[in-house]
Amino acid sequence: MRTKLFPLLLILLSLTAYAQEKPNIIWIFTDDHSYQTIGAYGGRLQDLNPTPNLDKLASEGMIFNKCYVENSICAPSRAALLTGKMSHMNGKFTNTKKHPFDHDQQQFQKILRKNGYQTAMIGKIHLDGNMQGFDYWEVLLGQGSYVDPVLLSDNGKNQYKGYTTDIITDKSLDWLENKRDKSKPFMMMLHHKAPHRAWVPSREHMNLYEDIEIPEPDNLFDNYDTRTTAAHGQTMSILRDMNLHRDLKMTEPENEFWVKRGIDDRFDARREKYKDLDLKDDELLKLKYQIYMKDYLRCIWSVDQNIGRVMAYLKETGLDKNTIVMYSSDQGFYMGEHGWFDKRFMYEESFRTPLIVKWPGQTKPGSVNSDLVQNIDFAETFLDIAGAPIPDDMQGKSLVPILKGKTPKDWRESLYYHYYEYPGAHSVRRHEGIANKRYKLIRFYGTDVKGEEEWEFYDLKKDPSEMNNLYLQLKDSGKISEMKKELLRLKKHYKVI
Ligand code: SGN
Ligand code: CA
Repeated sequence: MRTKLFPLLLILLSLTAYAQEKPNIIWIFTDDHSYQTIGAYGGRLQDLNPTPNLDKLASEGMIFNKCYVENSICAPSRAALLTGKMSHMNGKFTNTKKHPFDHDQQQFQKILRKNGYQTAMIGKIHLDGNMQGFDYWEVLLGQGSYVDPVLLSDNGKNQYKGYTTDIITDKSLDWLENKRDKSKPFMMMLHHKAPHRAWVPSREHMNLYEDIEIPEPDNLFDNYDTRTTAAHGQTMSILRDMNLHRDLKMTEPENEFWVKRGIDDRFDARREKYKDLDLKDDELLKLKYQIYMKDYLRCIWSVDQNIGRVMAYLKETGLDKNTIVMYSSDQGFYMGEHGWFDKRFMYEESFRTPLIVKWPGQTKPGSVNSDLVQNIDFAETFLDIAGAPIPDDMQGKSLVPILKGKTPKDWRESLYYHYYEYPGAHSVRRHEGIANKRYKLIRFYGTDVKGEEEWEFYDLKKDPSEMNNLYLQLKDSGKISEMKKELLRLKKHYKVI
């Protein structure tokens, strides 16, 4: 009896030890966080030191310079994150109810859980309905609120008092400390609402950057010369479309609904300061830019401080040694480039998104990666880290080899992008496109401008701010036909056609 049981016991013991050695994953995700406002990415805002904790994470891990989304809008990006598939395959084309997310479909967390991981999702997910595949989930309703948020979980809806960025962190730390099964490795998704519109800072950070002049982008006064009707027709201009009451809080909000969501008396002093405002357009744009940027950066400061809290907790508990920390955002954002706020376009500021990964013992501290990676890669990466099977129908590639410093020889050389939400908020025409490290080709199409197609082509090396659309000049050139051919190849590869 004893001799029969002994080997079995040994196997069980070693399996338990193996399970415990599997790395934990903490995935920290924000809503609309631009790489331009992360110190470690450099650029015009780095001297403001906007993100000390994220910069530290980058110095201890790997920062990705060329991480992109496949559809620069919230809910579709999150659907891609969970499924490892592009919008046309996971069904979440837009933020709207016209395209509900099918929670019954395959998602990485369901597979991870079957493979011995504890899974948790806390914060904004923006996919209506109950989450599946999470041992613990507590999510904001829709967009959520900056203050006193209502969270939905298996136990229904509950409201909490306080600043949402702090509350989401508190809840995540509480899950780590008190709620998870500590015998299993875990994957926790900590998803902030910040810094989404209408950029409400916490009361304690209201005066941050007050006396500082935020540097402007060179193209704040872009007039969209050479660009197609899409850039002319958008409604995301800081000057024209950013409102004084809710976005800039220079006047009273329209109603109580917004007061309850944080557009409250914290802005009284500002309203008083600007009550007799009378400026010409150029001056007004400059002022709006300053106010917008400061509120946005204050929201980011809270996010960053709370990341510091998570990192301190990991260190205190020793979890830091075997926990991978990853940081990203659902897409990028315009910080006044082209005169804009919001996202959606395939131009760099919104197509690109931050990605920073610290994997103790695996990522080389302070390493910088410039491979073309995309948000469809995240699901495969989580599964690969966990040693779980990766389904064939996921469309990305695991980033594990890259994180270990060895980019596979056959790594992708171009990216496919597709934005669908038109007509819709901010009036950005439907478009798809292809980008490699040097060039970008975009095809706008759809229901307006008599349904006509319009193309744009950029040389990112000569024109990184995408101010000079070369399509009309080069449309008969070999370069454009080569890019069109490659676009077709990608559409076949990703089963768009
Ligand atoms: C709201 C915002 C828009 C924003 C969308 C989508 N307007 O409609 O500015 O583009 O959300 O954002 S607001 O006045 O209600 O703030 S997303 O991040 O969810 O895709
Ligand atoms: Ca978003």
